Amino acid sequence: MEHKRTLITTALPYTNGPVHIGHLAGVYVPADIYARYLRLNGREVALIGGSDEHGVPITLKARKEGVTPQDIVDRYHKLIKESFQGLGISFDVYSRTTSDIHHKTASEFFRHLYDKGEFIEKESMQLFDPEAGQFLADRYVTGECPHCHNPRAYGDQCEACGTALAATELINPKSAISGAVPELRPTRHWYLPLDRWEPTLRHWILDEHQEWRPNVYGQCKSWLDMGLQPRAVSRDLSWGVPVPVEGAEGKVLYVWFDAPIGYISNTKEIFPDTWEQWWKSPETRIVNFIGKDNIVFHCIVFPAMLSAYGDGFQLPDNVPANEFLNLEGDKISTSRNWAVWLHEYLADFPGKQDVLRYVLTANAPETKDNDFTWRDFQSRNNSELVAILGNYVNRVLVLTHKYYGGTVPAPGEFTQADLAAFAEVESLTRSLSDKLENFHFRDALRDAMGIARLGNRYLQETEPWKTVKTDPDRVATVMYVNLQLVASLAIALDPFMPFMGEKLRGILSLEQMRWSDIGRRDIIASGHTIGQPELLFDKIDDEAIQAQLDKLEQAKRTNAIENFKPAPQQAPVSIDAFGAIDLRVGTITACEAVKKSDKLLKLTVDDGMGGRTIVSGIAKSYTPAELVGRQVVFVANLPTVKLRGVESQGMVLCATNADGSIVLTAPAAVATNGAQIK
Ligand code: B3M
Ligand code: ZN
Repeated sequence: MEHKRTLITTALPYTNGPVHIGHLAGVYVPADIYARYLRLNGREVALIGGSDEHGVPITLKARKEGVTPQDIVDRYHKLIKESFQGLGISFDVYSRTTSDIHHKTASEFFRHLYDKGEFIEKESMQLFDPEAGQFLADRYVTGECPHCHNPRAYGDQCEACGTALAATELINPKSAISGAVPELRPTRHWYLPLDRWEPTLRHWILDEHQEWRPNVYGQCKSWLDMGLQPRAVSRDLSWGVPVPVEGAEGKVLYVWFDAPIGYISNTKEIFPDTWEQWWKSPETRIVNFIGKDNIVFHCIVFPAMLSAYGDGFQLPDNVPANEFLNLEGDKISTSRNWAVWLHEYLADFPGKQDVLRYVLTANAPETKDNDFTWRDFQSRNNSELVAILGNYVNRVLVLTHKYYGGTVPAPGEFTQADLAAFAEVESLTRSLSDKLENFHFRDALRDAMGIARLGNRYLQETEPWKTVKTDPDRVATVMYVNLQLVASLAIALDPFMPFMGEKLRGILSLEQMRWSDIGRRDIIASGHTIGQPELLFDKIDDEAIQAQLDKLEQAKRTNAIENFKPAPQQAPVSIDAFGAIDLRVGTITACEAVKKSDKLLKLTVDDGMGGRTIVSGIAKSYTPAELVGRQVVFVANLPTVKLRGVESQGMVLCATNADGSIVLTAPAAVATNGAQIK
């Protein structure tokens, strides 16, 4: 069916920290591309976003910092909202779940289901922290995952194997508040019987939505095949939307019950009179952009809630969920500070929003987890955006000014080469549109960039600079064609890189950009005047990249130090065994690197006994020059060993720090070479 309008939702980020490139690549950049693409097509769109301000991670963070949960969400909501804006995510609304309208909407939603008898009310045994005097739900508990035995699973989910858990399933549970071992106490809660909706969901997904991405469809199928269970939708907590039922004091809606309702509340906020059109009309197409860890909530739980509510609420037409983005080969982690934070990127790379959008799309984790590296970021900027796209556009604009004072020339008859170029743009655009319609953003970007590659080729083949004097008519046609290609590029790349799109639109003085114009032979008419050329992209140098790598290195070090756990103490030894080890003082008199090794240094040591050579694995922490003259402690009576061809007569004593760096041990004041240590 042709839909009249599209409602695009983006997962509401938890407001306990800033957003990072993983969030962007997974959800916000693709959703924004899609929204911009539809708008360029003149389609009616609403891009809905907002902060998810409830949930345990927020209260835990507040507790740690000694502030209120409201302080935490105020801080991060502002930061997140501003940084999304900075990156050009074109939300029609970016609101928050602490808003009045959301509390009212979520509360009414619950009450409606309650009144309709859609819940089961049940008393069960839940974990209770006797020291903190409160029930422990979700992330208030950690313990071992019963499935994969990850020792750091949370009470709602194991991040290692992705399984959703109930806190009571954890092996050896521990309170995240006090560290206490929780005890079981009875408490009453409301459950949404998902099993009641299983046939509906099964038919809706497995029969009607086989076009969904395989990762999404597959996860849903396995959930459905395992059989659905009733799910608690309330919690014993104080931070959240209060359960709107008498006798429910001290209970709030489960964050995953209220958060998706946030999509509805936020729609109401911008369309107070017509919001129902966006949610209840079959003429509206709903698309939820999310990360893969949110699939079950968007494909099973929320649709069950909407179905239970009834009253015409529509289920999503597609849920394009992405896999995860890693950073420099490692999982992105907020707690380990292993991330590229959007607000920091915007500060470190002003004016380069499109570069990040480009790289995240070119590397989008659409079908599998992908890796972001700063080297790749640099090379995509320098050898794709600067060398291919920026260079082509710049050459065309500069030549237009040089030959025609900035006025689009009148073309003569098109040759085979010209027509072939137009035809190629048309076919690239068909493919590009098709990929965008089907959420294949990475491939779509490749098609759009194909227009720039084509332009470079066309310019190279036609070489207007060689014939401008001898064949001005032909050159006028060639430059006319080039200008049309540049205009096509401006529109085709606009959803991906809107800052560049806007800049180029300004330079070309295009009044309006329309998707259907791409590939046309007369986007800019002859006689039309264009503005001064400006570089669209510039090179990113090694220093800027090194600064980012250093930042990550620093994060790694800090993290290692914070999480350092001394190795367990070794088995006892007798005093005699210890006495058998001959420890001595010596002075390093010469030092050089061991060939073909990046770890080993060859030390010449004055041991007071005629001298000896010791090979030591400290090259990553010391340079040979800084060691000469230093005193060390070494084991004198070890058997001689050959390391990389060098005989080593002993071992210098070192400590290995939390961050992996090595420090030598030495006497606290100058001691006599050969002195024994006891
Ligand atoms: N806040 C989870 C997340 O940020 C959650 C999404 C809610 S979408 C309704 O990953
Ligand atoms: Zn697990």
